[in-house]
Order: sequence, then structure tokens, then C-alpha cells
Amino acid sequence: MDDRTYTAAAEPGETVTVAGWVHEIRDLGGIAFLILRDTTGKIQVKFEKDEMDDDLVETGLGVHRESVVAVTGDVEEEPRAPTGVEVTPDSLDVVAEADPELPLDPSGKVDADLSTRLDNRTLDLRKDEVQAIFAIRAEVLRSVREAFRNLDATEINTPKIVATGTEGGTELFPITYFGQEAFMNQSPQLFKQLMVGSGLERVFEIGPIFRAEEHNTPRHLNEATSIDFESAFYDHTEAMDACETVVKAAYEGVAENCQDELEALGLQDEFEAPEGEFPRLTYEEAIERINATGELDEQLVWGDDLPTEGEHALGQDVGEHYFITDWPSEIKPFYIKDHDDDEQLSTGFDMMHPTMELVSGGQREHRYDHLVDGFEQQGLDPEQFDYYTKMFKYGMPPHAGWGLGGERLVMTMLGLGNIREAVLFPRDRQRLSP
Ligand code: ATP
Ligand code: AMO
Repeated sequence: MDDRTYTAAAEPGETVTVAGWVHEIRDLGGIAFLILRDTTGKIQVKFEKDEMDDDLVETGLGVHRESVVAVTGDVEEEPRAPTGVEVTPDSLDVVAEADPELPLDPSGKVDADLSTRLDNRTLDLRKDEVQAIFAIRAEVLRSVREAFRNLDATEINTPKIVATGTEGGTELFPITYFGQEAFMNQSPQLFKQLMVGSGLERVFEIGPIFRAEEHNTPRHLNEATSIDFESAFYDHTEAMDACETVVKAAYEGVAENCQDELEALGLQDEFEAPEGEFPRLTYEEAIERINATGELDEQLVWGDDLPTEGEHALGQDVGEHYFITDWPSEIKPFYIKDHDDDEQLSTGFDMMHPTMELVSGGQREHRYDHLVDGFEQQGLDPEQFDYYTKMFKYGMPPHAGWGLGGERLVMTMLGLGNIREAVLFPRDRQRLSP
């Protein structure tokens, strides 16, 4: 069915059929141009009014912007045309006429606010710079998958409808499951851990997580894409190494394969893949450095979670991706293992971009008795988690892993001001459709 030639592939001397959207019509009197756009670019279609069939001219120049048309004609070199070639049409079919009242202007000449753009995502994604974000997002996921494969990890998919939550700090979305209480999964945490005790040993998953976040911020979504990793026989330092490898691979993939997209976003000169090892600061060093910046009204003390302004102050101070390690056990979840020589200190870590947290991870508690005690300490009923804990009785190796927010990775990589820019159809407190 698709026997058209992409606009970017139309070579002088050929007769082609190009098909796509009417980007613009410029009528200069004796001569007029229709700029036709497809996924590969744009091409000029020339109408010399006196020399062409009147019906063809009338149809071609009467069609509304953003209609879909198919044009057959000869391609010729034309230095004055935007791409150096133009098509002189023999025929033009209006494949799908567009309403003249467009809810937003895909040529980008008229700005639209984010909400209007998200309501009309299809039209919004006709813009080069918006398409570029999603082409880059796809490249990030491709590169990340390749990096995981190089680490000998197996891709898995785990259930998104579950019986229990795991991430204490955020609320669950309840659903009804054949009359039983159930929830949308907040994290593949417990399932990926169960797989390190299986024959797979090292796994990754790229999938949705659901969080009933209270706050409406530019960096939280209610449905996000989590890039999760878990490996048997890894400790937290090895998990951090893998995290660094995967994040760098994402940047390198984009630098290598997305030059046109970076240009569409105006980032071709400033985009840089991070080099060198990400600094590793302990939590204690982190709070000392934040306090030393004097940016916070109140000094942080041991046991405090890092407030957003604190993260910003530290990010500015460090100026590159970095890890925060050795968090207080009391503010990390039950599945994170404490250091053997100090049970107040956990093996949990976060990986930060200068502007926000990208990753949480750690070594996991793999000893059955300690795990069950941990549930009780956090006020959770271990019996509810029996499906998980019981597997720790049958040979669960030491293991470690992490979760990386996919949208936050793309957002920080491209300097997007709002995480919603990195999702086709974001879910937030106000937005359930499209
Ligand atoms: P032609 O160069 O085809 O003889 P014309 O003499 O009919 O064009 P106009 O109709 O006045 O000229 O053209 C209007 C403008 O369009 C001029 O500035 C001309 O340079 C420009 N123009 C003409 N043909 C092309 C083309 N194929 N691509 C881009 N611009 C063009
Ligand atoms: P955590 O809850 O820190 O850890 O989530 C990991 C990473 O996922 C991203 N993220 C979000 N992105 C957008 N909107 C949200 N509402 C949102 N919530 C989380 C962030 C965050 O750093 N089970 C652990 C991971 C592990 O230990 O393996 C977990 O889910 O980038």
C-alpha cells in the first residue's frame, strides 16, 4: 500500500509520488508553492499557474493546511527551493481534508500552551522539535536495552495489577479486581528481586509504574516509565557501576544517532555525554555540603530526607551526575540492606542529575529473618507479603539493583522544563485523557 517516496529520498530526474501533510501554501501570483511535509522532511511542490491544468492548480492551492495529499510529478533541482529540489505535479489527490480551524498551529508560528498541546498531541507531534523529543526517547530506550544486554541481563515483564504496595512514600491507586482489593503497581521491586533467585539471576524491565503522587510538580507523573535493574551476587557498588554504564550509554546513543533531532531542539552545540566516573558522596557529606551552601533556612540534620531546594543547592555545587550513598536506614525502604557493621546505615543510594533525582537503588536484604523483621519495623504485615518473603527461604542469593525514571532521564538530558514534555500522553492530577 505504501508505495510513496519519502520527501527526503526524492531525487532530481525521478518521477515520484510523495504523500504527507500540507505544511504551508505560498501564493505569489503567477507562481505558487505547496510545502508538503512527511516524517522525513519537507518538499516544495510548484504550481506555475499559466502552464498547468486549472483544476490541478485549484485543488492544490485550495486545500486547507494540514490536509493529507498525495502528489505525483517530476523532481527537479531548484536551488531556490528549501531543500534544493521541487516537484512539478502531474496529479494531486486530497487524501484527507483538514478542518480549516486548527486547535494548534503545527508550523509553530503561533505558540500554544502545554495544556493545549497535550490535548492535541497528534497535531503537536507534527512539529519537528516535538517529534525530536520522542525520537530521542526511543533512542534512549534502544541504547539502554543494548547496555543491559551487554551486561547479560534478561528483559522481563512483571504484573502491573498487584495485591500490595512497596514504595512507602507514595500513595497507591486502588482498583477492583473481581471483587477483591487490588492496586496499580508502584514498582516492579518485589518481582525483579524474586527473579534474582530464579535461573535468570540478572534482569531488567522497562515498564510503567503508577504513583498516586499528591503533588502536581514539573517532575512528577502519576504514570511513569521505570527502567529497573536487579542482579544476583551484586553489592550496591556493583549496582552503581551498572547504573553509570547504562546512563552513559543512553547519552552516547543520542550523541551518536540523534544529531538531526538535537539540532531540531537547538542542542547540537551544548549536548554532551557525561565523562569520567560519577562522584560518590555519602549522605553525611551531602548534608554537610548542602548546609555549607547556606541555601536552606534550616540546617539539615542526620535522618532528614533531602528537600528539593537542598537537592538543587547540592546539584549546583557538584555540577555533574553524582551518587549519594550510605543513607540512614530509617529513611530507606524495608527491602534495602543495612551495612553489616552499622545497622543505622543502609546500602541504599540515589543517583542525581544536578537538577533532580534520577535513580534509587541499593543492596537488598536477602536474609529471610532480617527481611521479616524489617517489615514489622516499618509497620507492614509480613503475611501480606508472603508470596515474596517465602521465596527467601529457598536459596535467595545476595543481590542489588536500582530503578531509573525514564522520563526524568530524557527530561534532564534535553533540559526540558516539564516532565510532561517527555511523555506522549501524560497522566497527572488533572489529566486522564487523551
Ligand atoms: P520563474 O523564476 O519561475 O520564472 P517568475 O518569473 O514567475 O518565476 P514570480 O512568479 O514573480 O517569478 O516569482 C516570485 C518569487 O518566487 C520570486 O522571488 C522568485 O525568485 C521566486 N521563485 C520562483 N520560482 C521559484 C522556485 N522554483 N523556488 C523558490 N522560489 C522561486
Ligand atoms: P523510587 O521510588 O525512588 O525507587 O523510583 C525510582 C525512580 O523512578 C522515578 N520516579 C518518577 N518519575 C516521575 N514521576 C514519578 N511520580 C516518579 N516516581 C519515581 C525517579 C526515581 O528516582 N523500587 C525502587 C527502585 C529500586 O530500589 O530498585 C523505586 O521505585 O527517577
